[in-house]
Amino acid sequence: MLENLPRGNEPFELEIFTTCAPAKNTKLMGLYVSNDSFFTQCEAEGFRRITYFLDRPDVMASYTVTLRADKRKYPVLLSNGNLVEEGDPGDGRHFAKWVDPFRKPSYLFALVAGQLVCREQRITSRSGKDHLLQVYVRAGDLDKTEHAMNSLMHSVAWDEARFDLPLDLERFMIVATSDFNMGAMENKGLNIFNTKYVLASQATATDTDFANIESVVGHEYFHNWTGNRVTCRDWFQLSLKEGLTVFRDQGVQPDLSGDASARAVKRIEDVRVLRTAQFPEDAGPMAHPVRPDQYLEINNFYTVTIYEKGAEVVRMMQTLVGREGFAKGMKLYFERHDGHAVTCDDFAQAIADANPESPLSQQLDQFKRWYSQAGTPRLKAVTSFDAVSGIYNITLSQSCAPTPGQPEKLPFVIPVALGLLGPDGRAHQRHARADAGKRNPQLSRLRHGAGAFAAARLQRAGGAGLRVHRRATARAAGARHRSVQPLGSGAAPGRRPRPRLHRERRCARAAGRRLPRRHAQRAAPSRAGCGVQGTGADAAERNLHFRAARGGRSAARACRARRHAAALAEALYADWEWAVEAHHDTGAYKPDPVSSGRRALSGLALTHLCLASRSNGDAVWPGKAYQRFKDAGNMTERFNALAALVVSGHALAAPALQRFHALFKDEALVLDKWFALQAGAPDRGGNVLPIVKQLMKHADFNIRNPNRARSVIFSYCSANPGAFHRADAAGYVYWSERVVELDAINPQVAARLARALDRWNKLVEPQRTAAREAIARVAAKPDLSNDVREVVSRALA
Ligand code: LEU
Repeated sequence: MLENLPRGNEPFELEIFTTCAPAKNTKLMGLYVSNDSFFTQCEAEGFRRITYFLDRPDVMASYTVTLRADKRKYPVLLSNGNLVEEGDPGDGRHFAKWVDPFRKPSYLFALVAGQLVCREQRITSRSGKDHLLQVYVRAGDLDKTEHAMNSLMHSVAWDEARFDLPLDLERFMIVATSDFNMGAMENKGLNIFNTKYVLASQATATDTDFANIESVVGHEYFHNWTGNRVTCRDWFQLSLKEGLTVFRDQGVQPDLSGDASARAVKRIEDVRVLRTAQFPEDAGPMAHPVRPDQYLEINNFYTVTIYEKGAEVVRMMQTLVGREGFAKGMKLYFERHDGHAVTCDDFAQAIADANPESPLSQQLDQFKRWYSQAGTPRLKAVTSFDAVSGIYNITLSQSCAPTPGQPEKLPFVIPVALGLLGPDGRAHQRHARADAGKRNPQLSRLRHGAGAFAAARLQRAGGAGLRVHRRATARAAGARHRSVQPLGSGAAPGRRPRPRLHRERRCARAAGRRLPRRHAQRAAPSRAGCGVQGTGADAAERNLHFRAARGGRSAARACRARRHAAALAEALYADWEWAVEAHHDTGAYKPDPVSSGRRALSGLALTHLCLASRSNGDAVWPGKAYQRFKDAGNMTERFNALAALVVSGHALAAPALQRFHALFKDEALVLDKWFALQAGAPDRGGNVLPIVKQLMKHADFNIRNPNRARSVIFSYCSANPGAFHRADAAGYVYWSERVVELDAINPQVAARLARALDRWNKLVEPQRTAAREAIARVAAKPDLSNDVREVVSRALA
């Protein structure tokens, strides 16, 4: 048909017929089948698996989609935009025609066909427009959609109030599927979600699940402007939409709750993700700038660096131009770029241009090094106090270690918020002189809570070191929280816990000062939870699939962390008892920050009491935990009690696990928790690996379902260092076999798992050599996907 090809620049029509086999699509990219329904996932490069196309984000097109299907088997037919026509010609088939009024890149295309039911809500926006919101799920799950719908309504209202960004479609749909590689996807008007971030009832979901649903629903909805209306010119700019949208979703919960301590707890959580997952990524072989300049497989770059560090870079811009200045910058960004595919530079330029007098606009080129340079800068503070003049001097200097391909770094622009504390622990006023003759004021470190910056480490030299008792009084919530972290989470990556046990006692004493009973119920204790793996209801977290880079922790470290936990359990026994009893759930379940904080504290305390029972032989608390497990009125309490028994290795764990399975055998997301808890349990004499292998033979295990694969395999390899880094290398053999097995099914999931060992270089012997050998065995396979090949070859480079 060559003669029909158009010549020159004349417009032409190209018709393509294409066939594909969605039922065989185990990669879950493109068009695939899950539970007899059809779904699509096109970001980043899935559309080309459906049909030939110029599949790049800067190629924007208008879409009209007509779906035809068997009416009985596929009663619901959805695509992007507005439903303009539907019909039933009477032959058992029906059709639906959808028109998306907005031009979009192909990665935002979506269709769904299947047996689904939906919760509907009509809303009127501030500007007076009516919209239809829908949440589609499988029959039987409708009673678990109220929270997602409420979260969606909050998100719509928040974006209009905070940034003047309205919903631009008549209809906005969310559809849940249990087979999904990531968290969720922002297809225009038709978001497709992992069920994990939609379905919640008090009987099946924990407080953490409720909070995660709120932020993921917000995240995908906010993409409608930051991602869809203005999209990325190319995939190197991924953080343009992801970092900015994470920054936006981080704001919604604190703004809605209007509670200062809830705001602080949320900020602490966000910073904790950065410190425990992104800092290690920055220090490992997969380190990359927020705007990477190369990749083999873009799917490998949906990382904590692109998302969370990207959000932190946006937060720094807001710090430099102020909250109102930032809103002005956003306005200019949309005025300039609405409907276009742009770059991170365009975004930074708009924020700076809207604030010409700000420090951002004066140092924009230097500031943008945050986009081009990888690595976590270290700040060094040298301090001195002149008692005669009352002047406290601080000299800051910075450095940044080399990262792959970037041996030398230029200085970063780092906004720093500092506070000075007097000897009584009270804050010094800025500019106020410390009284001559009084003791040194103390420096309170980078104050994340104050909206400042968290993407650097601070190191001190000169002056007096921060003392534990001093830290306990730091005012900023972030500083206060962080000051206990080296105590509680002895296994923090990259930190070498000090060897002597007296440190733990000192810590325990200091931590004791941190259970001031007045505050305790508001501040959720760190979910890292005293270095005990798999503690509490958050074993499976939103970013589980990002949490791969933790190989820096060896088994020995995990043991030390366990000793820390035991020391804390005993030293604070009376406090833990109080914490459990004073925070027992009564009344109706509400997943709000205050009641979640109460439950988190009582769950953590229960775990410690059960742990203490191992050494004091007292069976009272395990007995109470079992009772609580049976009587609990919500999943958070039930799961916390179950976790306390499993983590402490008590004999009652076995009957509790059995009972839990029987109760929830038809609830896939709850079974994921059941699997994850066992695969993430503390190791006792090498028992976890055999349990993991046994779990893989369980009738409910299915390696093709990403959530289930993560709940067993990732919970062991990526989230249970004490059990995984065995001296006999059996953990690594298991890992290499699973990477290869998964690679043949779903390379994207396999590559995430591959990252569990990418920091092998930081391990001690004999693990170090054994880990390297395991990676080399995977790398030697000739037919690896690009996804896995990129991760293992960078690890070995
Ligand atoms: N854009 C999605 C998100 O919002 C990720 C995608 C790869 C499913 O995080």
